[in-house]
Amino acid sequence: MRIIFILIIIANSISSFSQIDYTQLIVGRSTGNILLHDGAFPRIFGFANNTSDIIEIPGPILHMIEGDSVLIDFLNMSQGAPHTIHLHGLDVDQENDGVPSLSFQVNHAEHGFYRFKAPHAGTYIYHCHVVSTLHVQAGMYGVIVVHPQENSYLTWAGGEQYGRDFVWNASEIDTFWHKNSVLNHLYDAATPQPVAVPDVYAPQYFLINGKSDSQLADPANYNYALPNEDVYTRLVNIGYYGVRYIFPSSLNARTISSDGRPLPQQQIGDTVEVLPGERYGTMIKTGTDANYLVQVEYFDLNTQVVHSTQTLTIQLSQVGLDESNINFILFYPNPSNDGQFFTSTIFEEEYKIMNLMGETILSSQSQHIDLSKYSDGIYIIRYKGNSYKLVKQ
Ligand SMILES: [Cu+2]
Repeated sequence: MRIIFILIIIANSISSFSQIDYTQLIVGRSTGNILLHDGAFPRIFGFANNTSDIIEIPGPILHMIEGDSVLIDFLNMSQGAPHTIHLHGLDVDQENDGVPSLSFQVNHAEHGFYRFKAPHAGTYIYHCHVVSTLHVQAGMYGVIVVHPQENSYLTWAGGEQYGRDFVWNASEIDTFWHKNSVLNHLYDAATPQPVAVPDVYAPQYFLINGKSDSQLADPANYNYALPNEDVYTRLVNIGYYGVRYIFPSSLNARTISSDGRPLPQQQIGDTVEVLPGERYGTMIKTGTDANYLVQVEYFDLNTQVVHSTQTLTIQLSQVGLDESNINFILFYPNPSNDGQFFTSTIFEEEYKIMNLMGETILSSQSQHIDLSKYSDGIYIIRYKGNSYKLVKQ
């Protein structure tokens, strides 16, 4: 999972948008690729946080604080069709909702600005709404997490405290939809041309956070938690199949929210079904087992037939990994293949880098981290009481 950096801009630098609490840059591109578990490398559309990042499926998680005035600066760096940012479930006004026929579309090399108040603390989706069946399948989607003002480790104001959260975003890929002959098309909301969306959807890859099969069995893609920790799982489905999360009973799963709202009554049960576009919040509590396996079934909505089962691993670690903390620092690239990490953050004091055994392997104040002589795996960087994950692979 990526560590997300929230760019804070002083609002008065954009005089027409006074009282903006957060500005979030999203870059859209139509030329990227995703490496799938068997080596397939289909083309994707997608989103990134800055102009130098490659696009990934899903796009970056956007963290916001309830009640904040948010400005999304969407820069379309793709060729071909325009794109938009649709804020699924956020109840924003029509002008800022990213439906191209009702709002505006963002053409190549243009910026589009979306303004809204971050809604009730919860889990939401953003995605492109231009020929959305195709552009969402192509990869233009991501998750928005809205935190309550009081405490970023609360499910909502007055809700439950958790030690960390996991965002699990389910989707699929049908590689036929990713051929240039399908993805390359023009579009104008004023005079929309027919766009050939394939009439058969038969995905070969079933993803959680863009990974499947052997990729999810790689420790770099495990979900790390502490023993006896309350973990809030944010279950999101942006695919076209239904998904069914099946937790081991030892995690005592309780589903407490749905589509960004608390449920009137929690639902105790190990199986949570999430239909396309839905989000559920399920609390689990780890014990002292070394690891827990969560099964995810993907079923055809018409036939109910399960086409794939994926396995997520929750691995216990003695070291805290505060991925949900709001004070983000971005390290790039992360994961890194050669062990070289960089950040734009200027460190006022030393940070420590630890392995998962909790042993400090180096301390430094440099914006360049060199882990090239250490083995592949996960490292924790501790700075000012916060922890971040570095993945060397
Ligand atoms: Cu699009």
